[in-house]
Amino acid sequence: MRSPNAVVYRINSLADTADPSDGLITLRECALALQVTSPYAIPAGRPRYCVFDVSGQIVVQSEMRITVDGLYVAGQTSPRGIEVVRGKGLVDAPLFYTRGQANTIVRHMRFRYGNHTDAPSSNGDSVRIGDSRLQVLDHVTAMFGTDESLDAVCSDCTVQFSMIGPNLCRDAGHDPGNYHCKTFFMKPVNRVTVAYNLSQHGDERGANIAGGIPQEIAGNTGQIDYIGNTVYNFISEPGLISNQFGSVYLNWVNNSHMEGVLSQDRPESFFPALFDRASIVSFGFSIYRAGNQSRRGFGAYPGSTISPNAYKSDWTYAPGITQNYLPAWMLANAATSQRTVLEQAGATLCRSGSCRDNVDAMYIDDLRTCDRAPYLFQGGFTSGNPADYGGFARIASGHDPLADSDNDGMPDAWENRFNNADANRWDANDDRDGDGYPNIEEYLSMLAADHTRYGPDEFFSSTGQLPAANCGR
Ligand SMILES: [Ca+2]
Ligand SMILES: [Ca+2]
Ligand SMILES: [Ca+2]
Ligand SMILES: [Ca+2]
Repeated sequence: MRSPNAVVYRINSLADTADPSDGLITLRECALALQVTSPYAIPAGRPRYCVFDVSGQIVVQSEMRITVDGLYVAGQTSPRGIEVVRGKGLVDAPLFYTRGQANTIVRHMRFRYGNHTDAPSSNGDSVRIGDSRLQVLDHVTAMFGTDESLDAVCSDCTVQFSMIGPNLCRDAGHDPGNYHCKTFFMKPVNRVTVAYNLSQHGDERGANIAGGIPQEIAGNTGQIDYIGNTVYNFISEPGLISNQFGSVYLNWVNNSHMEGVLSQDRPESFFPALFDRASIVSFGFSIYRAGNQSRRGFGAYPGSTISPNAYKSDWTYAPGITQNYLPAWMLANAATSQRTVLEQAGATLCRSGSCRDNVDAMYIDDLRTCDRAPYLFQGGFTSGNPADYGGFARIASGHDPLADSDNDGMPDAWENRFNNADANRWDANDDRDGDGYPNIEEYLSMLAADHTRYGPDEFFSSTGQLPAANCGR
């Protein structure tokens, strides 16, 4: 994030309150960049780091529309992990919602929306990125949306190592009578990297991505790099790529589609289906596909015609873009990519180490074993009750701060270990070793194990069991 005037919120409460002087520092206060006067002073409106001295569940009671630029939500700092869920009052708004905002990093956080028992919703998304720029979701778990679990409109965005779905499929209100169950929805997006995610269990749209920008203007382009992902158990449309908002430049590489107990062989069940739906001006497709595992690969959505010339023999880039954001060593074949997804997708790390929760673990085990009768969703997705989907996480609640005398988010013991940081001075934004990462990000990167994970020898070091290709279907 690297801002010279960034501040640090040491979140010390699971409450969803915003009183500057109550001694509580909350996720809401950090997300919305609100002023805090106690237990220490934080000015409003700044770029900020949200670090957690607490573990457990935060019940969000009303919308948090995040509009102040610069936000790093560091779930990896929590002693045992954080899960954010819907409160009774939160009907339409998502749990995490940026709106016209830039520069966000969210890591190792769980967002599980949950059912509406008392009111219809118009838009129950677990995570929504609303017309924002420069957004990174890394190791995020987004589940139990009643419209989508991830809904993003953004440019220069990355979604990686995340677990998206299942949705609770409900009448979403904005289309009365029809239930919505779309799970992974990015429309429109430009210069987006979607890599090493698990998208799972839904009616349709395991990866619904439209390239471009919201205004349909001639010449719009949408760069989409979709790499190393696993998509599992969608009734239809495991992938849907649309050129509604711009000419699509798509690199679709090393992905796996796994059919599940509910998957059906419908006309649109391609991985992905290409939807030529330019309604105002005409846009094209330019596609590079390689290394994917799928029984039914690319195909035209019913009613669309895709020219064979759309397919290219090498990576394809929109004008002004010259390379993929992932270096060559971050690419591996579909099986190796899937093994990495199974071991690493979702919120997996916390301050005490490995913290994949019971719900994520259940879904990973479900996929590794290709499910077993009685199948998890044998009866479909219509119950709408999180309890039928594995429920919420069992994370022991607690407030377990480490000593941090100067309140800069870096514990005394950590600062004293290194020459970079000073445990007696607020120096989160300093960069004494001059590597471009401020001191606090060195700490956050250590907790996220970036130093051990992001190297050619470690990136694909996972060894766990792989499911049978396409679960034998
Ligand atoms: Ca407060
Ligand atoms: Ca400190
Ligand atoms: Ca310090
Ligand atoms: Ca540094």
